[in-house]
Amino acid sequence: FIPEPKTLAIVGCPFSGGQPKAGVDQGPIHLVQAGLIPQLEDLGWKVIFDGHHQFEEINVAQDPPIGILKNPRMVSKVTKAVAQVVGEHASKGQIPVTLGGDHSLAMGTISGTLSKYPDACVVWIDAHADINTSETTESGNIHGMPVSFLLGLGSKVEEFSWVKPLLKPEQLVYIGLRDVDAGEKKILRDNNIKAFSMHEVDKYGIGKVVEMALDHVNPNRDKPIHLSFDVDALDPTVAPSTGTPVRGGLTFREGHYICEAIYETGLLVALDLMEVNPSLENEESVKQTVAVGCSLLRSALGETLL
Ligand code: NNH
Ligand code: MN
Ligand code: MN
Ligand code: MN
Repeated sequence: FIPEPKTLAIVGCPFSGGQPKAGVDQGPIHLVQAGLIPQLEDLGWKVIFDGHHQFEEINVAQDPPIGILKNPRMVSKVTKAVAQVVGEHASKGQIPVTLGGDHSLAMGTISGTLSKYPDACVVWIDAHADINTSETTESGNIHGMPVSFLLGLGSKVEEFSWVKPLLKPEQLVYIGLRDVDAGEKKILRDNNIKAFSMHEVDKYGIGKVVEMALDHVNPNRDKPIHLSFDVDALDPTVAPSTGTPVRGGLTFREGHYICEAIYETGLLVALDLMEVNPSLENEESVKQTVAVGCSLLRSALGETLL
């Protein structure tokens, strides 16, 4: 008797509506073309992938800003569809691996995870906190806001009423922050949200930071984990092809260490890799960024060094 291998569901999300730069919608296509699926199969997973999601079918004829929020109807419809898909995969006991696309998609992925695992914690790896509300956002780009919707912060935006505030501040932890807006800093403080910026990574080292992060959201190491990894958490020398690079980021090894440590818990139930933009920088940079993206996913899914 050979047991069924554990199953991953690749959720390819070619979507860029949460931010202004074209090309991030091509991220998932490049990750799959680079051989991600056979790489994950080589780790012993059964991988299901029925093609990238076709969000063009979601028709939004007119999508003027609501307040300063850009493409609100499109972002809402797409992330709602993603929540549904991720929730279905999770319900079947599969691990959804969502490939972005911009980070507004995490509104969908995390809603989907929490629908199946209400006590899951979220480990958010990013240069940015993505926790602006419609009051605090200066850009109006919704990829800078998904966490506030998931937490139910800020004034309600009718268009996003499907997003239930299922996440509590104590279920969330950040690693890698270094470009946080003033309004976001206040939100983090007021809600007692635990965040390890690059300052803490420098001070304590990545090993200790991951341990402290997990101690905060998962003290008994018994709760499901959703890992949402924005590739811009990495230093731009490591992952150059992304829309909002910020210097002073995680090294190649620090990024991989986080993924390996999460895998080691045995608690990973959902994984996002977001913001790879193959139309930015040169061909070599794109290859490097896509390769790093695949490599982070392999590390989170059990690739060992020895
Ligand atoms: N904080 C800024 C905003 O809200 C930038 C967000 N950009 C990101 N987030 N790439 O990960 O627009
Ligand atoms: Mn699918
Ligand atoms: Mn992000
Ligand atoms: Mn970011």
